[in-house]
Amino acid sequence: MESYTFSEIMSQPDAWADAWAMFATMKARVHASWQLARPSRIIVTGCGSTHYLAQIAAHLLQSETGVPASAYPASELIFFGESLFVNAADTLLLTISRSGTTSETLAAVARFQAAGGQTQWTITCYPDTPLANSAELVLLIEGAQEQSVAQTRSFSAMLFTAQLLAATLGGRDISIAATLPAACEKLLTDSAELMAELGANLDYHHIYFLGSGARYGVANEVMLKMTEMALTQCAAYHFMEFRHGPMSMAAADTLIVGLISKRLAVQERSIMAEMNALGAQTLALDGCDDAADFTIAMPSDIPQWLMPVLYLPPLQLLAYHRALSKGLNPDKPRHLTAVVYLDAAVF
Ligand code: F1P
Repeated sequence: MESYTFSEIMSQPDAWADAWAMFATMKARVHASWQLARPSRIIVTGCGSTHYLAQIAAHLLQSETGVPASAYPASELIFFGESLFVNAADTLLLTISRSGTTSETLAAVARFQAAGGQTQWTITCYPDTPLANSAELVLLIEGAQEQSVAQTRSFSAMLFTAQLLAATLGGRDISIAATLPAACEKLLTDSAELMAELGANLDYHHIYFLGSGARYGVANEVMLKMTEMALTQCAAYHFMEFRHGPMSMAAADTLIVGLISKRLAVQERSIMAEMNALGAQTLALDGCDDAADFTIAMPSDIPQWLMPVLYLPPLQLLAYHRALSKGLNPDKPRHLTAVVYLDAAVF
């Protein structure tokens, strides 16, 4: 079944090219705004998928700039702002929102401003929204807008942008990022058959996504995709956490998906082997091809700051195909709408 979701997943190379072109025009503004802000702290926020994006962005911003960075769901900032917005005047709030209209994200900005916060930047897909209009710096990827409720190309284009932002603020040469749309294209092509095969295997009743460092937020996002699109109960863990309890679920009806990093590859591959020995099926997104039952070869020539977004396209396809195998419509996840609007009385 052709669907918005499928065409949006497959058009990610173009959406990333749009993000790359946009960022090239914004680099000088980014540097100028950073010099103006000189924050002592960074808080990144969003809701649902964009909260998980915030987790990845915070990890990269802290490792690239050395400025302490934390990610919170917008609702936590609204209701616990008195303890989270300490020193708000010296804090940079980075909001991430496909729509720019999510009530909780807007309420979190208001709470930040009430606490004395002045500098808010946003990464978004729509111009001239309440969020974009409230931000001092807007990184806008209109080409990543989508019809489907579940975020795919909007998420990955915003994440790509967040990665470019973190690396730029960290003083890196980001020119290699121009190769990423082609790397995305190759991953989509190379993984298509295996993702369709694994997506069709409904003998998997439990699916776990494991990621360390910046990949933990990616693991959370693909967990949410599998939940939203395929109505599958699944979970995401930091890689080394899996032995501390969740591994009790390792069995023949369990698929463990490892987002293997260069830094912890030895430790992560041994966990995949241990879970395999306990009976679980394993899929590794890895630079080498002997870590698991199934492997997707990840590019080995991409720097670590640029890798997180590359794990998404194959696993979006996995969720898409599992949805189809269950007779579901991935464009319209059950009960969900593209944006959650809440009455102001909630806050
Ligand atoms: C946030 C969000 C999405 C989720 C669903 C409902 O939207 O929670 O993450 O997938 O679409 O809205 P936004 O603030 O990113 O537009």
